[in-house]
Amino acid sequence: MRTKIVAGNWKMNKSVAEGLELVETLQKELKEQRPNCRVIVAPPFLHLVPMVERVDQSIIGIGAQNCADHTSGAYTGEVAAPMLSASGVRYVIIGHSERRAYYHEDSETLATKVNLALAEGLTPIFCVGEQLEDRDADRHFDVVEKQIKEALFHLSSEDFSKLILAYEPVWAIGTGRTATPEQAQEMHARIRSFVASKYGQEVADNCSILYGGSCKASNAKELFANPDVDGGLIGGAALAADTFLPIIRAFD
Ligand code: 3PY
Repeated sequence: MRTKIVAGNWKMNKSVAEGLELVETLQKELKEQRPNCRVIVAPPFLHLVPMVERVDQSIIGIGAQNCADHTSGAYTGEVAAPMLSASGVRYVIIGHSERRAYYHEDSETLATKVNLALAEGLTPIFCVGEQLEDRDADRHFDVVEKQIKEALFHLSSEDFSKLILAYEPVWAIGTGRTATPEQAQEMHARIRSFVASKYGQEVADNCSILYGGSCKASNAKELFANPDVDGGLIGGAALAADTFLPIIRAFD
């Protein structure tokens, strides 16, 4: 059985105090009623150290939203994977479409980040997804397979098995538009069979593939009910307990 996961990507939102307040509320609720899935939050970098100190990561795993493509040195403004692991961070989102679009991260850079994260024992949550024009031109499968092949298929099957994948159609991010459960299932199944073609069925069957893109309480149950959708990477709805908890509880 694959691990079911609900991860919150807070993006560039919340002060440290606000972030700690939210994570403590989540922790209290999830301690009282254990969820049927792994819960992860990925706050801004500044939150990570105090959050790791206050959160029991057997209840909520803590992740970063990015890491540098170098391990140390003269890279002003960057945070390296070894710094994250030394601070007790367990996960790192790599390849989010906002990083690809606004910070021009290409597959080569992303492959380097994945390697550095894995070398530090961090679990990458690797994001893929097509633009609207790709879907309209019926090349969405090709785009997503290319993203996976270029950034991940150099990995050994042992390393690939450590990853979490997230399918986030770019046209569904921050737009209020969501892929239909059928569209999500179709793409997730396609990703799984693409992974199987390289690493074999067992690795593919064990790989958690999350859906992201305007996933919310009202559609989470329907999305997660699909056999190849193993949970969600949640944006805006992860920013408050009353909108994030019902998504986590969609697995109950
Ligand atoms: C969204 O749902 O908006 C996301 O980008 C989650 O990563």
